[in-house]
Amino acid sequence: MAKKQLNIGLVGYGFMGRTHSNAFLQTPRFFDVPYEPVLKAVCARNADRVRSFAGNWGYESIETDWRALVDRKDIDLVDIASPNDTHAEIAVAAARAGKMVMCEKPLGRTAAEAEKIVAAVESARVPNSVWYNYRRVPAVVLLKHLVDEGRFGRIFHYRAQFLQDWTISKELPQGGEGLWRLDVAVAGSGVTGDLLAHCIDTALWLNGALSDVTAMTETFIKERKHNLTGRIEPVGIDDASAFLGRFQNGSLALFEATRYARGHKALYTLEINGEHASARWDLHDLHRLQWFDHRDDSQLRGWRSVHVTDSDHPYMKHWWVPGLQIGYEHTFIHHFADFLDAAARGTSPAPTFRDGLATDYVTDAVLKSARSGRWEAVGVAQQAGAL
Ligand code: SOE
Repeated sequence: MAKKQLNIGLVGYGFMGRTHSNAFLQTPRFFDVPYEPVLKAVCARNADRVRSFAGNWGYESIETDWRALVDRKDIDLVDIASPNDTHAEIAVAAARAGKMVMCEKPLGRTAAEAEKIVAAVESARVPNSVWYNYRRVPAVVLLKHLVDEGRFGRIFHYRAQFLQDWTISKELPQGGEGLWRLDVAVAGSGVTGDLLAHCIDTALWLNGALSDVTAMTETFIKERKHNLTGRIEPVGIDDASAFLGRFQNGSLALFEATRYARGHKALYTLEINGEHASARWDLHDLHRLQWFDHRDDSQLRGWRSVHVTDSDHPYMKHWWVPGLQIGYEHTFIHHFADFLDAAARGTSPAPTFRDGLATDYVTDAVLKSARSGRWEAVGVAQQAGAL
């Protein structure tokens, strides 16, 4: 029987527009999803560029104003892959128009902005999800299963880092296409909202709410030419951000994100140390989970490196034969497959917009603490509502 079509309207054609479009095309080829995704329209301001993007990915039509896209009766899902300062307005309008909504991370530039988005999707009761894609790496999902099974015993430490090096040059301008992440008015923050937010999203999922943080941030290059004004302007984003924190379960948090770690391109690592076991994961080796279990026979006890590619590992039965690896783009495919399954049941897959809001509460507290120089509470009750 023919499946019901799900017409997608994508906003934004940058790096994330490509990852999402690839997921829309590949998902039904590898997963038995309840809808047939249709790449109905893509929207961005530059008509020539958006036409060429549409041609490359097979979108049926283009729009140059997101309002026209949201007004279209033939769009079921609005997917927001445009810069952070556009998320709230588009998401709220799309929800009010009764569309399903997916949004790139971070959900809002601030928690206050994200709260408005959550209110809109919850009052419209439309399926929604934030593309925190690293939750859907098979090795990370396996780690979640191990946590949920209680294999660690009491958890003492959760440690995460996201290291990059692409903004070290002081000649790099800020603002405009491709470089809006350096413009605080558009991005909301620097690495705190862009990279640390990934670490926080995974951590809240794996280890529960954070209660307090003490943070420091630094802007190493204080002025950069702005691409839109042509002038040298102050840099308002944080180039590096680190915090110590406490989770509600009593474990300690140690988090760091930077774009100034020379030699590291996208090194997201996390480690959990528990009473019985420890685990490590590393984005540069994403198909492996490092596992140490103190309950193993003492003569043979040691770190094992699990190659998470067997057919009984999370998501892997949909791919190749055991032992063959998948990569970064597959995390978006997994996410979209989960979204379609949930949407068909009228629900939203995690991370929902409310989960995305929880991450924004933490990033707000990190930035507040970096300014105040004090420990700041995160608002566990608010996160509890979210998680
Ligand atoms: C920044 O360089 C960036 O593209 C982030 O915006 C993504 O969320 C991260 O996954 C990779 O790095």
